[in-house]
Formats: sequence, structure tokens, C-alpha cells
Amino acid sequence: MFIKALMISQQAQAQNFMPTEGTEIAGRVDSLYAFLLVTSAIACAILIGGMIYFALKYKRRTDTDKTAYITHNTFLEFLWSFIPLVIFLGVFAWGWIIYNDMRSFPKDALEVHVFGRQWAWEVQYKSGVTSNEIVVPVNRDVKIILTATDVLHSFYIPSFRIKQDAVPGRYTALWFRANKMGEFHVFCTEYCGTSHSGMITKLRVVSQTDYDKWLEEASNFKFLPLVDQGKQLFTTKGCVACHDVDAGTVKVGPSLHKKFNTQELLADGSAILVDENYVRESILNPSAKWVKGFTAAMPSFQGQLSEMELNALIEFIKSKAQ
Ligand code: HEC
Ligand SMILES: [Cu+2]
Repeated sequence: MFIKALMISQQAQAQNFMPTEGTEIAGRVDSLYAFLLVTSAIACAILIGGMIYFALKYKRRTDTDKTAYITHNTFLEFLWSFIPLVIFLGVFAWGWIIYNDMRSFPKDALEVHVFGRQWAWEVQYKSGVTSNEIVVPVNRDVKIILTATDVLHSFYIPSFRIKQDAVPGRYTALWFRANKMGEFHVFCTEYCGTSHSGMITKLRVVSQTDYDKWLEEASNFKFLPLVDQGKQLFTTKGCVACHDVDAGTVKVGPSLHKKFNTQELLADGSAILVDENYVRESILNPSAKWVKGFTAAMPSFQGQLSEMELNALIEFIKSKAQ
């Protein structure tokens, strides 16, 4: 049965029934899952099949037809209790072993910090590099240290079959060892507000050399022109979930395309020039002035952006004025 479960899990893989197995543990989770599926299917067939068979076989055919008077059968009852008990205990042990391996953190893992915020994942490397995608080397233990800056989020990599809550005010962690190169999805699986479904990040598994190269390039970030820094921040800080900058479309917040240096209509009927100070205030204290037709959906970024980052964001919004 174990072999069969394994075969089914491999077939499911081949037919894209399940997401790619990106780690060794993912394969073990799938085997257990396939085993549960197969034993459930067999139990279902025996139960429902047996019921239909006996219903037909012992159907009352004439008025005088009488069913034999049977109260119980100790041996049968023992069997149908004992066999499931053995299976359940087996499943428990099997699951426990996998779970234990998932939760035992390897020593010398590459540690990466990840913050959940409404509505983006922000990644911070030990070298100081921040990023909005997670890049890790293949065949290396990686430990993700999680926290959240506003509400509960949950960090989920379907291809690795691992998931962990990100809780404001404390650290949680998970680990994995990717054995396939490629791009994988990271989802938020704890409903966290309007754009929860857009809280998606890429996890890229690359070779050690590509990883070193990427890290070095990312380290040169502070030498990027302000506009380019702002552009990256606009994604990392999650602005992009609520603000369009290229097409003039309205998302949760107003489009910032061709917005700088124009007059903005406010909810109280007055108008204001969109200049550096207005943008700054909009970011740090969004409720100070409400744009007409919008709700107070924007979180305050007070304390979450350095002065340099603010400048970069403002320059980026400015660059979209043309
Ligand atoms: C949760 C959605 C959301 C996020 C995230 C968000 N904003 Fe906003 N933003 C809004 C909404 C809604 C408004 C309009 C209401 C108001 O004025 O507070 C707004 C207003 C603004 C304004 C004023 C725009 C205008 O037309 O006058 C600016 C500038 C701005 N946001 C910049 C940013 C930047 C920069 C970030 C990222 C650091 C950001 N926002 C993140 C929703 C968001
Ligand atoms: Cu979330």
C-alpha cells in the first residue's frame, strides 16, 4: 500500500495535480497525503460497496420473508476496530516524523528575515540587502525568520508544503532545503484585508554562484539613482498594491500617474497642490488630508521609512509626472 501511495503521488506530480515538489520534505508530505487518499478510497469502496451489496442481497422479497435475528459478532467488531486503529496509529507516527523534521531547525542554515505587511512580503538579508523577492541558493538549508508589522499574516510556499503564521510583535520561523531550481510562489494564507489576495511574492531558487552574484548586485542598491530606488521601494513597501503609476487606473487608492504638480481635490471640497510636502504627508499621515472619493484605507508609514527612502519615493512619484 505504501508503494502504491508513492506511485500515486508520483503520478499526481506528473499530471500537475499537485504543485511541484520543491523539497525532499514536500515529497514525503505528498506520500502521506496519497496514502490517506488511497486508504480512504479503499475504505469507502468496502463500506459503500458492502452496503449496496447487502441491501440487494437481503432485500425482503415476500411478506413472509424474515431477516435472521443477529445481535452482534465479537470477532468482526474487534476486526473493524483494530484494523483502523493500527492504520490511524501508523498515520499518526508517519505524520509526526515528518512534522518533527519540518520543525527541527538545521544548524548553519542561511537565515533570511521576512516581514509581512499589508500587503506585501519584505525580505531582509544579513548583508543589509532588502528585497521584495526571496532569492536562495539550491541545496542549502534556509531558515526564514518571520514577523509582521501590522496584522496577522501567514507565509506559505505551496511547492515546499510549508506554512507559518507571521505574528506582529514576535518572531516565528520555518526552514526548507530547496532541491530544484526555479521560481515558486509565496502566498499569504491568513486573511489580512482588502488586497490579501495580492500579497504574493516570488521565491527564486538559484545556483550558489547566481545567488552570490545577485546578492552583490543588490548590495549596490544604494548607488542606484533615487528614482530607481523609489521604484523598488514602491514595490517592497506594498504601495503598488493600491496605487497605479503608469496607466491612470484607480485601485484601492488614487493613481499617481501624472499626479505630481497637479491640483488634488480633497474630501472637504478644497483643493491642494501635489508637491513634495503633500506627498510626504500623504505617506506618513494619510488621514491628515483625504482625497475626494476615497476611504481611509492607506496605512500610515510613519516610522517605517527612513528620510532617504522617503526622498526616493517622492522622486519616483515625481518622475511619473510626465
Ligand atoms: C492599502 C492601500 C494603500 C497603500 C498600501 C498605500 N496607499 Fe497611498 N493611498 C491610499 C488611499 C486609499 C489614498 C487616498 C485616501 C487618502 O488620501 O488617505 C492614498 C493616498 C496617497 C497619496 C495621495 C494621492 C493623491 O492623489 O492625492 C499618495 C502620494 C500616496 N497615497 C502614496 C503612497 C505611497 C508612496 C505608498 C507606499 C509607501 C502608499 N501610498 C501605500 C491607499 C494606499
Ligand atoms: Cu497577509
